[in-house]
Amino acid sequence: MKVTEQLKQDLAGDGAVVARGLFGAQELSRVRETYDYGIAHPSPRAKHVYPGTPDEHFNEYGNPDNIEQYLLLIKDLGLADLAASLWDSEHVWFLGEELFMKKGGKAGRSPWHQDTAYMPANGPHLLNIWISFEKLPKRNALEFVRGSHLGTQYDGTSYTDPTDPTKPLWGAADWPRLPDIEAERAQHPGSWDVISWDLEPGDALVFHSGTLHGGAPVTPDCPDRHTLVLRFFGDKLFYRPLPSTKPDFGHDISGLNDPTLTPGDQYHPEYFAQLR
Ligand SMILES: O=C(O)CCC(=O)C(=O)O
Repeated sequence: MKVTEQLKQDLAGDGAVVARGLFGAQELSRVRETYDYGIAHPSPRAKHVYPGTPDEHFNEYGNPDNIEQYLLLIKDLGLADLAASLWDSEHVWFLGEELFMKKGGKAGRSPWHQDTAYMPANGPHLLNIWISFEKLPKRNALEFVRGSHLGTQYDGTSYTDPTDPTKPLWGAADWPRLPDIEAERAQHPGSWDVISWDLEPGDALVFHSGTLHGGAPVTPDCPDRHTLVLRFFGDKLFYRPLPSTKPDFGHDISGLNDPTLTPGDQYHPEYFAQLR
């Protein structure tokens, strides 16, 4: 894919772009092989989000046993160079993968959130490449609040109650509770500047991890979604500690702060693989 100045500007300003035809058929089947490997070899941490509800779906992230598979995929597809050229960063690190699987046409929207509420860093060089293997009309694709990576850092969602998508992760004073964007949109359709795209297999969404994102439900006419997310960061990522309260979350993320770092320090802990 040609990285144009316009694409870089859109990513930097809007916080999300669509990369049309990022993967040809062969490349996409290579991505699918790696996704399927991840599904077939889950870690003990893999979980079902919203278990026992119609919104239940599979989720797994940062499986250390499978990292070589992802690193090989990234190398084969040149994704570190892509990230570097989107930011003009000299160095690139792999932050980790995440797998989503929604099947059977029932699971609703993934709640609005910013990934930066779950990690102790922020800065311009941070992105997700969101790859789904199905054709997804806009209403089944991930949505973004334009430019929200440059605005307020909200608390995260706890992912423990599908009827309360803003249930606070940290409940700390530092970060405001997530707004109920869907309720506000239902009342006033234009109240949030939301961007999204119809997607064909081979397209990918590329977005700053701090952009408010959510949605991508499955429905009877678009019943299955298999998604691999690859996250990267570059030179301009800086330590920004998480709140010190106890998180309400399915995984223990309470130990992610690094007391040896000062807020604003460059953030590239050695346990993240450096790609270039
Ligand atoms: O695919 C989804 O349902 C959510 C994606 C997401 O939260 C992410 O890519 O960070």
